[in-house]
Amino acid sequence: MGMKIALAGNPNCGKTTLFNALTGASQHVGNWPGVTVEKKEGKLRGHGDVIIQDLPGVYSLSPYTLEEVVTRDYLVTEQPDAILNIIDASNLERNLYLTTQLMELGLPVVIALNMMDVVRRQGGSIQSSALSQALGVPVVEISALKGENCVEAALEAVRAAKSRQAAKPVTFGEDIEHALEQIGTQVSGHCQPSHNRWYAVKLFERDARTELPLGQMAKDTIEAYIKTVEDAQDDDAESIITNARYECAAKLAHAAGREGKVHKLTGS
Ligand code: BGO
Repeated sequence: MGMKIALAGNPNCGKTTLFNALTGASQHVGNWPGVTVEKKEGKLRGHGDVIIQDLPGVYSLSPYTLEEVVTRDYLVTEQPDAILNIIDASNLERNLYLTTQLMELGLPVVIALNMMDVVRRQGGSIQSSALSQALGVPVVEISALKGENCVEAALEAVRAAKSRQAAKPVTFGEDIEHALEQIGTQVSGHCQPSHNRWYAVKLFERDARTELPLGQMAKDTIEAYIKTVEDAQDDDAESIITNARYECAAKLAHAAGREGKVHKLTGS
């Protein structure tokens, strides 16, 4: 049976290089409907029943840029069988910010830690099994440029897709989690169960593009839960989530043994 693996990552993480390594000549290039953002898909080398869907590179799934809207809409509405999240390992913490969002989509996630050749050349290393444990998803070290482990990473995503095991979302502070749980209760029945967390977070952020057919009472209840956290933290809900994600990315990078500033050599 055919399946679709979506490639998601930050701009410049090596997504194009990986996509080419995975699909070779079997690429189909077009545009996403209604926008002039390039849409590329191709068959996984040696596995003609697996489609690799390239997505625009994004730092976040906040819908502020066209690329973010395209990537987010695809992941939420089209629902690939798994997400292969490609990360620039030499910029681990920054790249993990997007990962915290991808984990909320109710889909299987596999991480391809790219640019491992750069990390090693700089004398560094990443405890990828610790990162895998902290995230609860498989992590595969690759070098897209050298073609190392690329197909293996894709096959790990195929395995994850077959298991149908959705990634477990990262957790934030207790007060946020409490509000999200309550909002999730209001949302339940208005979206598919696997999207409950995604919509709870979006509603907490007062994301203008998120619409669910909720009654006024549910809306008021949700607003009250948001206000409680905003008052306690003396900040607006959107910033509260952004900061919680940064904190989470820092913790994950720490778990992977990448503390402090990681310098990336330019032009290498
Ligand atoms: C240039 N290792 C190393 N060392 N480099 C990699 C790897 C890897 O595993 N993977 C990708 N790159 P894209 P997006 C470049 O183009 O695939 C490099 O945006 C250069 N170009 O070769 O385009 C890759 O699709 C001149 O580098 O990323 C590319 O995600 C000097 O990372 C860059 C140095 O990869 C981005 C690099 C004219």
